[in-house]
Amino acid sequence: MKLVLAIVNDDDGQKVIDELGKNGFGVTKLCSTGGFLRSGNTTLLIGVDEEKVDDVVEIIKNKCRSRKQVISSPMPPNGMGGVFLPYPVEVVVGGATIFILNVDTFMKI
Ligand code: 2BA
Repeated sequence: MKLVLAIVNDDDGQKVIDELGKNGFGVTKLCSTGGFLRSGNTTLLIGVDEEKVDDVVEIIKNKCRSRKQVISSPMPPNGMGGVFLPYPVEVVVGGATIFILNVDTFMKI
């Protein structure tokens, strides 16, 4: 078994979840925050048999698009975390950042 961990844009998250559900895949949604932009994104956990991993990745690929985002935020007031940007920077975010992990044990009790 594998665990697909996918970080997607908030706007795409529900579309991915709906399509995974239609195809019989279980999914857990976590609300997450990107370390660089410090804006919300969605992390999906999908436990799946190894031979179905490609199907899951295909669904994510079809439902997520990449976006350009211009950021010009200064350091937060308390100076904690984040990256100092002296001028606006355009970054391409997504479609999805995907990690595929081996699962040692899977059980439901
Ligand atoms: P963020 O960390 O908010 O990053 C948003 C976008 O900013 C990234 O898009 C990338 O285009 C840009 N970016 C990130 N760090 C940068 C840096 N040091 N210098 C210049 N540009 C930078 P994506 O690569 O598509 O990543 C989207 C989100 O996926 C990230 O949001 C983060 O939440 C997650 N992510 C990406 N790579 C990761 C990794 N290696 N480990 C864990 N999470 C990751």
